[in-house]
Amino acid sequence: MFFLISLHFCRKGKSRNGATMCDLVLLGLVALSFTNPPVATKKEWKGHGSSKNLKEIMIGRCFDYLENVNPSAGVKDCIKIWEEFLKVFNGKDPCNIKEQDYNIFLRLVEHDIPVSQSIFWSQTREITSEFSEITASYMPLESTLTGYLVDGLNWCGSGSINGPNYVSCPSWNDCENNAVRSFWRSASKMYASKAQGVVTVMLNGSSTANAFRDTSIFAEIEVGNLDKAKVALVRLWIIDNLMGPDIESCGSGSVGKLELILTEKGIEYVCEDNHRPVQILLCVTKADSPTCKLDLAP
Ligand code: NFD
Repeated sequence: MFFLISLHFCRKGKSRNGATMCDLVLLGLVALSFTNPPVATKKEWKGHGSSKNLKEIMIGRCFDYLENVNPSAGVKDCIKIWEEFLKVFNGKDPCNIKEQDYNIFLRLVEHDIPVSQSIFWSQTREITSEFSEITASYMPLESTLTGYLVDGLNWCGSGSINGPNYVSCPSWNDCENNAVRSFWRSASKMYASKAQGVVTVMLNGSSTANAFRDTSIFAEIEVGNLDKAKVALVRLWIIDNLMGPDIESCGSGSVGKLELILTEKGIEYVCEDNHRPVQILLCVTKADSPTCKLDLAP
């Protein structure tokens, strides 16, 4: 608008021969509009801004995943993947990003998940990731291309800027439809619907907020999207912290509620408290704990 008004007055006052001061100002404005897309400068939201070098990190992770981490994911276009990811939130209200906005991106990155390697977690992020890596027998969402690209990163846009907002983003609970939360909900839905064979679930038996928390993504999205026709068995592992407390166990409390939901869905399950191999992995860094004493009797 400012540009058009300036143009009008400039035309009126222009001398016949050559450039006026007005032309130079206009030229400057045009140049600015092409070279400096607006970027956020003030903190609008409580949460951290987008991760620095988001584009470079994601494209780098994409090439690394396809070349080294999991070449069986097939041939994919990492630049297009980044472009479709950015399109989801670029120039948009960061509290109005819907789960379905990620559909094109999710189709671009999807690949098969090996049978019986799906593993879900809730409040057990670190141990699930370590256990999966060490055993090389599981592929959690974070080890699929979808999760690998953005795990641990943050991102959002803004209606008034171009590109990611590096200054601030809505935090997880600032608004429901924030870019990160909608992403994980959408990615979790696709991940759960692909699970086949034996499915493993790791829950936190020491959680004071229910091992199977009603509002968790596992409870709200993943359980509901398991396909009974593809899932042969769900293996529930309830893992306590080595030093306790032992709050939740198989067959009672919120775990009992999950068992009931699985039964109602017609999905077979087994439940085990403190699966020993997981406990032994926890013991690597807490060998003095009484739970870690090995029975070395001959
Ligand atoms: P969780 P879940 N505030 O441990 N997934 O069942 C903030 F700031 O409760 C993977 O909800 O388990 N962050 C990832 C939160 C993220 C809050 C989400 C909160 N109130 C879901 N609540 C991932 N890789 O980052 C939740 N979060 C965030 C899939 C926070 O980053 C996996 O396939 C926390 O570490 C897994 O089976 C994460 O969400 C299931 O959904 C998980 O919260 C785990 O979701």
